[in-house]
Amino acid sequence: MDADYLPFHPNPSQPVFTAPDGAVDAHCHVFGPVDKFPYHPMRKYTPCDASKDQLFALRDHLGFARNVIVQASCHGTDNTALLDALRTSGNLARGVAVVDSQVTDAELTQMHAAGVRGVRFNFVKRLVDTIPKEVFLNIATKIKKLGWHIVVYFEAPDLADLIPFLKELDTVIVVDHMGRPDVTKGVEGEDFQNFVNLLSENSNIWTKVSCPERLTQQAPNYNDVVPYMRTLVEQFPDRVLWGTDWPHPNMISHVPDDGKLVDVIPKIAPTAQLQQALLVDNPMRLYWS
Ligand code: 0GY
Repeated sequence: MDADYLPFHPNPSQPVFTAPDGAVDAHCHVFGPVDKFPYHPMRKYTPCDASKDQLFALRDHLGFARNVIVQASCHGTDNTALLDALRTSGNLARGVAVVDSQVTDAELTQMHAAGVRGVRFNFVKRLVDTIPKEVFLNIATKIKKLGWHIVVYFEAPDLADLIPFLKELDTVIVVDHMGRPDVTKGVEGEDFQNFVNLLSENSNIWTKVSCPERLTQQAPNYNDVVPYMRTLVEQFPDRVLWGTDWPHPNMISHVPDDGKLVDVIPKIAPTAQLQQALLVDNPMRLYWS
């Protein structure tokens, strides 16, 4: 583990909010353990191990039923830790993999059998080297045959340049962490409104309303991020997903308490109907149907 890396919370609180039956944590990771699943030689950070058993115990502790595990950059295109977690989850986890353009149809079919339903394109410069758009378009063509979707991770200043590329993708696209808005600029600010417009104009684009811990200056209540999340839940109730982001790689400001993150949910999805869509119906449609 890197010397300045903050490990995840050792004993998160019990949330006050009770998630509906069958709730899905649709953004979380497994890291290692390194002796079994080494980190990638090209990684930009070395995290604290965060095993599938610890993830599944957290799921139960928080009152959730299922996980969507997203391949993180520290494992590169080696999806073995992810696939192991999926295969031993008892059908309670689905995955989003990271692949290169050499990936074969046979490899993709094996991943599908394990529970992978999407690929992630990461544009965050501190996490990955730049990959040519042609590589991503090639992967997009291959995964479309399986009915998979594409998860994209970028930061708000990069959205404008990415829009033409996103419009070329004709699968469902899921944007990680609301495109990482700068929450000091306001919901009505140009950047966030550009993101809202992107979803309004493109019915194939979904977003995760996640990761207030990375965007806030008001931990642990995250009240400065709530209006952004709530706007998206209310405007696009059928295209939003929620996730813990456990084990919260590369946090600097604080170590989030996952119970407190769950307690943000009723503030962003204030009705039972919105909670059911966000936590159950939307992720089940995308990952388990
Ligand atoms: C996250 C966030 C991060 C890391 C990764 O792929 C990754 O390494 O996703 C981050 O540092 O922002 O949980 O999506």
